[in-house]
Amino acid sequence: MELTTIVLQTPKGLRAEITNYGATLMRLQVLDKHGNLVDVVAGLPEAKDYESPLYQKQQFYLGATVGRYAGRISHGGFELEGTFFEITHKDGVQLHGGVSSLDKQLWKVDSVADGSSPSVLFSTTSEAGHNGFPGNLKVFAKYELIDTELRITYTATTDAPTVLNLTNHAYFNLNGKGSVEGHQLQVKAPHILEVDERLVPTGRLVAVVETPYDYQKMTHLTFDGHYGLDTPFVLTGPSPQATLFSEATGIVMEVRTNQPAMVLFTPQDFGIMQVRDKAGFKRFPAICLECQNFPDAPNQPQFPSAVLRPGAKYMNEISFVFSTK
Ligand code: FUC
Repeated sequence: MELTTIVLQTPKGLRAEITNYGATLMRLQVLDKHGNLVDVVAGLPEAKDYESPLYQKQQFYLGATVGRYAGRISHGGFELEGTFFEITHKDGVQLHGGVSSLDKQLWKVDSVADGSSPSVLFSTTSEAGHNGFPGNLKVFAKYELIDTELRITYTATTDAPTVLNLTNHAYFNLNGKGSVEGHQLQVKAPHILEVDERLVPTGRLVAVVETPYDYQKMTHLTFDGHYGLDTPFVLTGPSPQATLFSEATGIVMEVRTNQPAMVLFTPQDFGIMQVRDKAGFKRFPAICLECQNFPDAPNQPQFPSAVLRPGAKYMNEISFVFSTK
């Protein structure tokens, strides 16, 4: 398999660069209210940079397809149909499918379509036992541009019962620079999942009203005196489940998904990651809106099931729809 980058573009000015390394969204350009192209996701300059030892060591997942299990699984594994499957973990917790997971694989390019809705379909496999997970898994990631919408569809099948939770880990900044502090955010989530000091859900849902997590109405992002977000929001209500807006560029991004949760993550900086135009970014440079199932669902029976069985098809649909105002 060779490293490659696919460019998709629509007449409405939406342009995406996606590499088969981790089926990763490297760049996403959107027209702002002045008609200028803004690169709204943080990424590395070139596809080969994702293969560098520096990137491998960091756990940033810039724009990557994350799995087999996005977020955290506790207890060093999970029980499925009477068998305990130990998965790779650190102090009992596995993050994002463990090291060398789907985000670090070279995916196959199955097809590329031009025309009015250009798209690329990637596929990869994860063998039974990969990082401890049962089932030979076949995974597809489709990126499609429709006018001003980027639609990501993850599908998967397995030959033995397993658990699965995929997501895309793009870091958004609707100004392409500076900070996301000052962006406005709405998330249709009356509850968050309480997490412990390891960021593992405790099982308790907490109402967001009168907490800093209440984004039910459009709210300016400010992280004055606190760490930022690394929080699973429980989605309710019709799509779009979330909307991000920046006054400066007038760019509005609606997030639509069939998933029950959205993990919002706002790192304080990019660490030693040499992202494009790094000097232009400030504290809290970006926000991830990760549409997915609940973290640790394999160990928490009251959470929506993450089990995938032979004969069934996993499907995760995530849309980012852009406009200006
Ligand atoms: C998010 C977070 C994690 C982690 C990672 C890079 O999904 O929940 O804490 O740091 O991304």
